[in-house]
Amino acid sequence: LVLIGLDAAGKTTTLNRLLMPYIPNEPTTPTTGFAPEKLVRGPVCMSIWDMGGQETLRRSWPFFAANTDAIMYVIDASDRPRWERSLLELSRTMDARMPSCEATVVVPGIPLLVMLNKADRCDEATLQELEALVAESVGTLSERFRCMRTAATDGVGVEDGIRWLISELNPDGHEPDV
Ligand code: G3D
Ligand code: MG
Repeated sequence: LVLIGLDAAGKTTTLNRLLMPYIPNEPTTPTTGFAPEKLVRGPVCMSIWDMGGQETLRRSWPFFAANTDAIMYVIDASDRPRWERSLLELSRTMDARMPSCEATVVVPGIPLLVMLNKADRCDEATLQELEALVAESVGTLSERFRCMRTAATDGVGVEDGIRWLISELNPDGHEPDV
């Protein structure tokens, strides 16, 4: 899996919630490197890449996403001025082409989980508005797409998100024991 999204969207907090569900939130520092982590849920073992979100790093997203089985995209729902930028970067990643041919870099048809993070800071109307924008922009990018409201600092929604991804990746597998 790759975990992408603009800087400060909450990627590292989300990953920490998944890796350490019972440990309270701790401050994070901006991710500048590429740090794969192993995540185990029942019989399923995943390797998650938490990508840096700063502008200079965004260009490398498609290359890390090239061989991934699924994408987790984190949007800071409370940062309305950057919604558009965030959705644009997601489209760019999903739509990036190989230099030599028209094929997309990202394998077509992989599941895409879009997390509307910091939902704890948003009212219902704001979340609905963002959900509509995401559906409009992502609907054409992936058929296997799910939008999930999360609050990574409290863990809300994060586990539901990963459970959906696992069921998409492993439809015949056992229900993960979480
Ligand atoms: P990134 O890895 O995407 O760059 P981080 O983002 O995980 O480092 O998070 C950036 C800041 O957002 C952190 O605050 C973090 O605590 C906060 N944050 C992440 N998720 C949530 C959430 O769901 N709700 C709220 N309210 N805050 C969140 P600091 O203050 O450490 O910079
Ligand atoms: Mg980070």
